[in-house]
Amino acid sequence: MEFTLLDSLPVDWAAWTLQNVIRGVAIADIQSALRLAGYDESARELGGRAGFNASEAAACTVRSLIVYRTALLRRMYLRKQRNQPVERRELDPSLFYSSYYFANEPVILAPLPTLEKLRLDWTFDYLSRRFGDILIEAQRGREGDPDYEINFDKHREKMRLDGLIKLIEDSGPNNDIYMCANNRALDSELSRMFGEIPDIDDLLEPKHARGKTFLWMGPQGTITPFHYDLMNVLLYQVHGRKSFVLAPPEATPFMYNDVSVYSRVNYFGDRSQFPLFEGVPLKTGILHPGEALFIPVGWWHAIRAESKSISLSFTNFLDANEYRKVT
Ligand SMILES: O=C(O)CCC(=O)C(=O)O
Repeated sequence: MEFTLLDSLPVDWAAWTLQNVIRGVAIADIQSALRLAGYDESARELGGRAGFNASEAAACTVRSLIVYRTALLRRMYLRKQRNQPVERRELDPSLFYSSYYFANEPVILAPLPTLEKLRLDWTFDYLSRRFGDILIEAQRGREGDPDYEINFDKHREKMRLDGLIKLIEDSGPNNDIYMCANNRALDSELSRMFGEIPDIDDLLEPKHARGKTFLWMGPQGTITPFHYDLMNVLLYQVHGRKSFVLAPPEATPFMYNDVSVYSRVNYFGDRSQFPLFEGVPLKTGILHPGEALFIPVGWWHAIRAESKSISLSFTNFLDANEYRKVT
């Protein structure tokens, strides 16, 4: 029979009762005290349990403490302020590292003067003329597949860069085509672009720029669904705007995380099937050209392009950034 003392008594009385059983106080004395306090039913239940002993009581105590602590943490967590914007700051790199990188806190860095020339130069038209003949890989056919991120490999398609840019320019808002980090465009012949990406050497490690810099290009309406990364990321907006939402790593129990680093929460769509998510404190904002969003490791994020968009992301930070999946 399941022992329900913990459910029938207020938590402080349940703890008092169990502690006294563990101390070896006679069950009859504990029953009298419970009756005096008006908990007759619990007293009866305690008496009916001839075999109830100290180790069983200890196990109940631990269980009650865990249940109680989890309930408190959940309440505190859900009461945190919701929908806070991410701070936008012009930051000294050492302050960026101490207050955000090591604190695992998101921030928008603006402006980044070192990248200003690149931002002004890199229009779709310029990139098409300068690098258009290069064969790259992009994602295509995403709209027919609700799990297009999980099924990433199915959507790989080779095309010339000017072909991709034409599709983006001509197709209007859609989520069907996207060149994203995992297409690793800058590992292709497009690595020639590195000639135009200046080092931001007070913030990032130039020696590790290759292999840790990624190019993103897509139409208005492109959506990167909720996921977290196993590294810190700096997402720099070259062209167009992106709206973003971030949820902290502690939100994981409410993120419907069934597969790998992905959440089932369809943030930019119908969220009615995800009631647990409704209590999650979010940080939202819009990233404008010339700004860089720091996405700390483990933070859930979903991103939508609000116009045709070009972004660069960097993971070559000056300090350790190698987090591995352990399961
Ligand atoms: O810009 C995007 O579409 C997604 C960026 C992102 O998720 C990342 O850099 O990890």
